Amino acid sequence: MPHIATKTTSLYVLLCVVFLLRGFSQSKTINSGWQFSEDKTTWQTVNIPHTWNQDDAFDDEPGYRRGLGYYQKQVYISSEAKEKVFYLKFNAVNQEGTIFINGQEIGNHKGGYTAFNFNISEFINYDAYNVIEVTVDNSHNEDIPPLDADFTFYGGIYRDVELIALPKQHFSLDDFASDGFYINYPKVSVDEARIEVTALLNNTASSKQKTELKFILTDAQGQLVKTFTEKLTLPSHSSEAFKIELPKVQNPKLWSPENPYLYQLKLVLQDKNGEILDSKTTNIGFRWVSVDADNGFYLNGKPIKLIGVNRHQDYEGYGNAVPMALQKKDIELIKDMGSNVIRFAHYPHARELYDLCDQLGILVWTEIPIVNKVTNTEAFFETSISMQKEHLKQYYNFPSVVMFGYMNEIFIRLVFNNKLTDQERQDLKKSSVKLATQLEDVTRELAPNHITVMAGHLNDVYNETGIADLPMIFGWNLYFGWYDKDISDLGIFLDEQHKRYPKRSMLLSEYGPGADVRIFTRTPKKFDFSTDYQAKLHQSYYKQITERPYMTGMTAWNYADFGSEFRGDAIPHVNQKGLVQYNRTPKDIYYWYKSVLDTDKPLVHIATDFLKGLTLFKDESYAIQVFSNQEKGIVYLNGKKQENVQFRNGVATIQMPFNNGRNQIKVVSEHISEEKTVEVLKIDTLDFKNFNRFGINIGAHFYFNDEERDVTFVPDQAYENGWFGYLDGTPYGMTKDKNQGLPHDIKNATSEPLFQTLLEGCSSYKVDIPDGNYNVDLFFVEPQIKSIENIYNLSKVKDDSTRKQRVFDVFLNTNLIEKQFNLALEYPQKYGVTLTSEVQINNDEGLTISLKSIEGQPVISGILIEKI
Ligand code: GCB
Repeated sequence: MPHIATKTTSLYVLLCVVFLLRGFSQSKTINSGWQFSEDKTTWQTVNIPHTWNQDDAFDDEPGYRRGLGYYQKQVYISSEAKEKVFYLKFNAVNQEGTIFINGQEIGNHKGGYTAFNFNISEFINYDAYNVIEVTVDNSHNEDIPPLDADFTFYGGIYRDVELIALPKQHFSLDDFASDGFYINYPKVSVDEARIEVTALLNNTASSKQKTELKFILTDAQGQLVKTFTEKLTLPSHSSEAFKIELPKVQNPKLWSPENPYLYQLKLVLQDKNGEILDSKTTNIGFRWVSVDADNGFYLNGKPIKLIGVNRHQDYEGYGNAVPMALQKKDIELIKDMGSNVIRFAHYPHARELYDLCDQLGILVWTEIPIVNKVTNTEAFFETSISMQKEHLKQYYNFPSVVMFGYMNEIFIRLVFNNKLTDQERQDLKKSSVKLATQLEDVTRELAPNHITVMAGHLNDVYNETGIADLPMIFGWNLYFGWYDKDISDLGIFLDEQHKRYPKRSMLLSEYGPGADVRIFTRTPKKFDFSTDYQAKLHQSYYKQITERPYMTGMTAWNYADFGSEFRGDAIPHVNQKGLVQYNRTPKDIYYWYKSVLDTDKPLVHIATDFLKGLTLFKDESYAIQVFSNQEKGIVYLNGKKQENVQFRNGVATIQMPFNNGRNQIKVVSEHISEEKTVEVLKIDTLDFKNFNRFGINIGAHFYFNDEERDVTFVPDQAYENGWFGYLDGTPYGMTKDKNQGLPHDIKNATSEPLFQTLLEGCSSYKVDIPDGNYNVDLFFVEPQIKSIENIYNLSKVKDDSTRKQRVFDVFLNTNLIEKQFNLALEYPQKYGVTLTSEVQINNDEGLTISLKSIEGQPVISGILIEKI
């Protein structure tokens, strides 16, 4: 409506784009200077990509804002462009966008990971500012996938917005926002390759038009290979598909990960006088793929084990609104690791990245986000099918894309929801299979030359329902040694599946443990978030998969740590299964993959990048790993030869008798050598002579390097005379299968691994420190309260049973430092509490921390002692 235009003009007059056009088609991004508001009262200027959840999805408050966001921008369009057809294209809006031009609603789009556009020609005011408004909604919506998943659904316009002006004859943008042409390869062999193009051409003129469609094929050096011109008459007001086969290419250079040879095809639409109307360019990669249930994946007729990673698109500090340059670096890092495959999980990523996969040579599995469960409604089915159509059509032409998927772990909620009746369970199974069948059919119909895929979790329901036999490759997401049984059970499970379903091709589509670079240990355990356990699991999985020819491949979960708001990993709100951190700094395991996958360049990586503040007692040594693609090497410590090593499965483990202070490690192999220094604190007695702070990670078997306190806490132990340790108590929440303790965000702390592990029922903890004055920090968290029932919640009726999990007095030797300590009552839920006091130790008494129970069992998470 005009009043909207007037209302907004004064506000945004400086933030507009002027669109003046002559000649042929033109597209420009309009990403700068949008107005954004969460409530339509206060506005801020933002650029696209943008999300409103980059901070609140990581704070101590549970949940993140899922609701409406409003965007506005003005664009001046000159009447010189009046003859043009205008489109407004959104490359991704999460998750529902309603678009208005000059106050009129022009359309709505559901689904946050694919592009959409609208022909806006009839809504434009020429020689005037046109107001574009977008209402974005990322609320939960039962009709839009994903309904539920282990990643954060950041709201916003987070990929480019484009304003496109086209002449009357142009490549159609109306086919699910595709580029208006599809490339097929009816035949590819080493001798010849054929390209067939289906071009969708529009003519909006009221008379038929004679045009020419010119194809120019160039090789990787830009040299002309073929040109071909087809004369086409476009009827008036038409939108027609033309199928054109180009002259064959003799002895084509094939595309593969080792040699990603790309041709370029330019498609130029000209009028009868040879004036260019519209043009497109696409990568041409000649390749063919097939799968075999016994022998795995084939590319260009040769077997290839697919080994690579899954990727989520978000990035520390940006949410999903990540600058393209950073996203591209991901793909480069993934290639550099030696990956030959990427699974873009669990939704289509930015198209620029697929282009980069074409260029760098990475095979792609791409999928839509139907994750964890479906809704059995027509609306959900419709959105899902239309999303898959957009996905197939928008990503069709990339030669790197070989696998199209559409579902992930679709039965996981069904399996874990014990409130469902048998009937509801049956119905859900039925509707999921029904939707999968429809999606499989659509995929095979629209992408007949691609491989269809789906991923499931460890449960027989995928077999039982037959869903696993719909796609051409079934991906298993398997977490043996993390969520399930033991690392070595992987191979046993796969062999059994292969025996039961000998005709099924399988890929290990996910696997991996959480790992925090601040956690290291000599006794890696299941679910402890240590980088050592990460190394152990990945090294074993790789061996188990490469030993099995029937497995098409494996994609690690995940390339990078990623945002998942509800998680309580060692870094809360982040899923830490990445091979690189959330900010993309590689964890050591990244280099192990490189050492087994990238055999081109000699590599030695001493895996001590995060071995910070290692503390060793008396004559203890510490085992380190060295990764290499070489056969053997010699390890030196501080200039002295330590050991001759053989690298097996890319790794050698060496016991290092480190000295106090700086240690120099050098590994020399035939073609390369590497040096690293490791700073070690060697403690002979707790005399505070070569150190003045000593921290213990009570209840934990691992070291924790705490940047916040600039100290590395040592693992806990039972008391030993002259040393330190607990006299009683048991680690809280630890089982054989879970060694994290408290899987929660600890409020008011960044040092979760210190608080998440704790001792319960500990009445006495001793540290045999010499006489003197010390500053002592004791760390606590109440592990049990579920609801927020504490003094900060004054409006609520207090329930004593939850407010009194435990009450105890805290003493340092005979000094009472906290009376009637009641964590549940005094602090917000899962709050990291530090009690700091000064203590004087006399008469060789050492330090005893006594926790005297008044009610329940006392708890304690850690201690840090500083000599003053
Ligand atoms: C899975 C899911 C993935 C999760 C992953 C995990 O199986 O497919 O979305 O993030 O497990 O880390 O638990």
